[in-house]
Amino acid sequence: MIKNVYLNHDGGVDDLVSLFLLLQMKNVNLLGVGVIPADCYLEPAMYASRKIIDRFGNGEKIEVAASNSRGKNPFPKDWRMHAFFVDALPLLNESGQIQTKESELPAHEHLIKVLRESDSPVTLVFIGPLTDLARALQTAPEIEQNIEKLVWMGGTFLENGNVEEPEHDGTAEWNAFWDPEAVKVVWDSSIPIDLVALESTNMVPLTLDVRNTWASQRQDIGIDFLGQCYAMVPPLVHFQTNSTYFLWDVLTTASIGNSELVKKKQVKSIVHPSGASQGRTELSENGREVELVYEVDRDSFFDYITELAKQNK
Ligand code: AGV
Ligand code: CA
Repeated sequence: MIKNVYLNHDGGVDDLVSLFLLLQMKNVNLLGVGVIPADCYLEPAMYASRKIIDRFGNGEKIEVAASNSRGKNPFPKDWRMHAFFVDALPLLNESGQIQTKESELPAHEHLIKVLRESDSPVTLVFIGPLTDLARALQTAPEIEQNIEKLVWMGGTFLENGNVEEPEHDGTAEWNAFWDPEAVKVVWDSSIPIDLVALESTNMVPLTLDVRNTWASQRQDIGIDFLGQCYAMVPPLVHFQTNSTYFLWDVLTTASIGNSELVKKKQVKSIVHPSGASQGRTELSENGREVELVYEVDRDSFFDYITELAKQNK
């Protein structure tokens, strides 16, 4: 079955790789893309997205919309720089021009428009903060009816999240921390949610063996693109640091193309909208239901994305 998908991403290396992989999925029909300047700067992330669709989108006409949303807690600048590196890759700049159109609408309004125009329900893939979805729901609550489900990379129920910032207790995941109130708005809706939380993404760090596999197959242009992108970010070598890179968003995207890679269970959760634990998702009987993705078959996951990336299949 072919799924209608709308992607909202925030321009990190694994966000842009996710866009590339979605374009390769035969069982996905990508209806539109929104870009939010959370873990990126907006301009290079917009250009990179449009160039990826040009280069790898098989001629499909997909619009990219820029978000004008703002968060509460900014991402570190060093991480936000990554979009500049992807945008500058020679592989994406061969033609010297961009065909894929930028929408005239801001991302949250673009999302509303795409949902209104779709004649069947749409799967939302959010691999950054939820701000644009929260704003869309506040502006046009009726769009809920045309949302099949939300698949979100965010949150965790582990003791340790991945936020290491002053005035925070470290329990949150970054996409939730950037705009905790947006998480609350989405939690208060009745949209079914698949949560690709740190429980599962912690199982897919970027490691040297994966990089070497891609290097050995770089004669394929799609694999070369993966290798070039993941050359920009630090792998897990001796021990995990705050900058260690995981395939957070790529796991989220892969779970759409192939749901057998992951295991899910139903949990109930609340979110902390403010204070020292802001952005923390917590198990609670009084909370809303979510499907927690808590495990992934690591080897099958890497095999899947590597095969998917290949252009000369
Ligand atoms: O918390 C994970 C989210 C994902 O959507 N992002 C990166 C992924 O795109 C934020 C993030 C957490 N740790 C990071 C992040 C790191 N070490 N480098 C860059 N971004
Ligand atoms: Ca992201």
